[in-house]
Amino acid sequence: MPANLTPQYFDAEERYRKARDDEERLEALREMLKTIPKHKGTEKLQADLKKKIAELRAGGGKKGGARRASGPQVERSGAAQVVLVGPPNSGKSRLLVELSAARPEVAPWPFTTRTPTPGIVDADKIPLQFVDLPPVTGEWLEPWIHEIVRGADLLLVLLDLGSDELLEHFEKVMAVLAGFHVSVDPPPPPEERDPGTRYLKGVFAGGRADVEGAGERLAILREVIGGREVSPISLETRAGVPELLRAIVRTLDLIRVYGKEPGKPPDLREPFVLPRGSTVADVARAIHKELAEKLRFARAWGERHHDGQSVGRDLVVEDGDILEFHD
Ligand SMILES: Nc1nc2c(ncn2[C@@H]2O[C@H](COP(=O)(O)OP(=O)(O)O)[C@@H](O)[C@H]2O)c(=O)[nH]1
Ligand SMILES: [Mg+2]
Repeated sequence: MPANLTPQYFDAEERYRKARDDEERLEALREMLKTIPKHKGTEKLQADLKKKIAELRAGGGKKGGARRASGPQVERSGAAQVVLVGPPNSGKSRLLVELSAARPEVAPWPFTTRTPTPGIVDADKIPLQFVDLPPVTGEWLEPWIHEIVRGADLLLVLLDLGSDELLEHFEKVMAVLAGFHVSVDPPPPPEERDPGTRYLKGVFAGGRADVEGAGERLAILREVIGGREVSPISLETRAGVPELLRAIVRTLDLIRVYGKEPGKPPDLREPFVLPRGSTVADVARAIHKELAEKLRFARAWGERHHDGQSVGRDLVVEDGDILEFHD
């Protein structure tokens, strides 16, 4: 029986996934239980939700509570979490070394990386948390990898254009994701979604694009991968890296909005990063809850605005807008 989960349910599930503490987790779980359609097809899911709520309440957020599976955890930070999956030696660890302050071990032999290593990567002023993982194409998959992959906002599938096993790697990675019940295909409408499947955003990249034969391998991969974009990158020459970061930001649907105080120039160093579709009130809320409550109007600068034009709280903001808030 299809579960017919509603958009409200998926919103709450998203909040659960992104929750930073138990209080937020509980709130989201209660909302999931409230909004889940009550019928035979969702009985197991309802039972799971009740169990999780009970566990969280019992654990009370203390250490040793039954609230989490074992295995290394990655504390979320940045505007979104990008998890790297791929075969060995495709440059996953080196990507973090080159683009973040994290220092996972980089070596020309497989299985150097044993724990998830997070690092913040600046993607045109949007801080993204990249998480380096061990390769997923080996015989042995560490059990915690599953949970980290399913918790990602976006999977960066980094293949190795320097290897003749490129196509086997691609197929193996897709098989592992299928085994995790993760899909990186465009999600079907909510009522047709499988409740056990995680529909994640995905971006494909081909690493070591400077290595001899990489161009031919990329052409073959593009034929096999059907319709999907693949960004070739080289960490040796940096070719393709800015384009890859832009593709990730575009796929995440994140926008940048800048704040400005009256009589002062805008602060263009640190944007507020929000999902596309956010309103003026959402931006205010990201700054301070109270500001959002008191807000009467804002002045806006940007491509679509007359300079300093006053706009209401419900106006949908665009990437690059500058806002000055008035209460
Ligand atoms: N030529 C070249 N070598 C690379 C590139 N990226 C990574 N490497 C090298 O490939 C090897 C494996 O890299 P590593 O980041 O440890 O791969 P991982 O197993 O995917 O984490 C190391 O010797 C890297 O220096 C690249 O773009 N070009
Ligand atoms: Mg590695």
